Amino acid sequence: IPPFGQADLSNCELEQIHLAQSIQPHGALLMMRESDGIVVQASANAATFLGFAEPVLGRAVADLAPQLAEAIAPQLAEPLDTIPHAVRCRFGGQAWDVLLHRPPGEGVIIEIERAGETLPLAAQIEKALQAILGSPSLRALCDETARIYKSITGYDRVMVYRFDELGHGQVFSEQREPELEPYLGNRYPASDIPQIARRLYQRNRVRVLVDVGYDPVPLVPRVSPISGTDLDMSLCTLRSMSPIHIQYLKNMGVGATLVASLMVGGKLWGLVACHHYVPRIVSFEARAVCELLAEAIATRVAALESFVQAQAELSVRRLEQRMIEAIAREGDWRMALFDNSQALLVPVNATGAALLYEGQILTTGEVPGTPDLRAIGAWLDGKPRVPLYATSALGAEMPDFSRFAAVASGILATPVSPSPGEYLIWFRPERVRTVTWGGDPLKPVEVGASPKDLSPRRSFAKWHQLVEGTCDSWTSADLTAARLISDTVTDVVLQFRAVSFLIAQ
Ligand code: BLA
Repeated sequence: IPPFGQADLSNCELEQIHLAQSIQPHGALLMMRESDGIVVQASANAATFLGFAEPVLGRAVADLAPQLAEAIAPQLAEPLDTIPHAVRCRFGGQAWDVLLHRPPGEGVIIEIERAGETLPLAAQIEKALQAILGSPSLRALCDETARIYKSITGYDRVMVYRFDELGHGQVFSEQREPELEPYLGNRYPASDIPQIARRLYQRNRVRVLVDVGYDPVPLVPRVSPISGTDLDMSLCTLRSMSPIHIQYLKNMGVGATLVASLMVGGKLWGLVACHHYVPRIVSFEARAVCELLAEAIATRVAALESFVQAQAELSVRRLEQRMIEAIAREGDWRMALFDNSQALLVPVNATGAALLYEGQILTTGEVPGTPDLRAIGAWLDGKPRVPLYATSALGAEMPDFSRFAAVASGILATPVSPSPGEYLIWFRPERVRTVTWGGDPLKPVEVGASPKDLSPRRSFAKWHQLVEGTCDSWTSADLTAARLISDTVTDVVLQFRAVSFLIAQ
């Protein structure tokens, strides 16, 4: 496992970024032993940054700055292990923002920054919350989110970055200064943000990188004298960032970042990523507002997603109704599925569908040719029978089917009767065809081994390689809708066949 700062591109997903052993220089860190209030570990810049004449190690916080000790004392009774507490205080003729937390088995970590100016944020927060909670769609919500963050943070570019089921990301909304190249719609591979970082971002919801050109300030001593191990800096706001990620940002020309996590249903749904092209710091207060708004946005995402799900269920119910009416009217339920293609495709977010039934084939939207459809039916017959078969990479399951990857990289298939060869199948196209990219996606990109070569362009090339022959993943909402339609169709087929059987008797 590569220690912090020593990862390369072959093992960077294992880098122990929470054990950074260093901070960014826009603040200072003190670790205080609680039994006697003594500073036992500190960032090397502490005395200079805080204006103390003498070194801080081995001295009591109350001696160094009585006002600081006084300000933090009431906080120490709080459970500080999962959520840092903030206090403002003055000492040495200056106001400071102080953040406190206590990692398990350690002393109290005191992070100190120069106090930012107090902003008149209350009115802005209220307006932002109204816009967020009133957003009618995911699109409106994310566009609004980018606008709100741009106005609160003042960064040059704000992106709402959204993950798919496999962790690949897409720039879903964007606000930027007009002279900047747009990233909207761009896709990036999951490997750009290692799992370790994603887990960290579930706990630490807002991160700032103040200046990509900074010199990290080491902790002294290196190892925590309290636990005897490297200090877990997961919740430190001053945590030094991974040099690999910093190189990535430098290669993009970015000078500073602020990134907030969007957590939906306990999962990292996306990020609000703000980039500035010169160093930038925002006050602790503004960051706290960003964190609060991220919470509201995530809540709204969850509500909108369950609304979309409910809509899909409703349209499946309507479809069921129409099938019953179609039987009564025309004696054929299939018309209800295929006279209005949207009814069958929209709830599942598919681009095509086909019904293989009683030797006939009905289709809607973009589907493979008739012989290919029959081949898929025969191939499904050879697989274990399941209520709903799903793949996002049909060509990987059956290489011969790569021929028609362009229209059908992904399928959902459900048997509609106990007889072989009778299926309802949905199709999705290969996603590299549906992608936007600022440059030419077909132009080869040097995929080098050094962090120097990292760039969004290279990431995109990598994403392109990874997802060739695959479609956008079927979401659980898509699968649920397909299951509902499938249940309805099998029910109807069963009843219809029973009725025809009785009539034939
Ligand atoms: C972190 N990489 C990140 C983060 C983003 C990206 C958004 C989170 C940063 C944060 O929360 O502060 C990726 N940023 C992007 C992308 C765009 C962008 C794609 O602006 C496009 C516009 N990075 C790599 C590779 C590795 C890697 C190949 O590209 C190694 C496997 C590592 N990325 C990496 C690490 C972090 C990271 C280690 C954690 C940084 C940290 O928090 O210390």
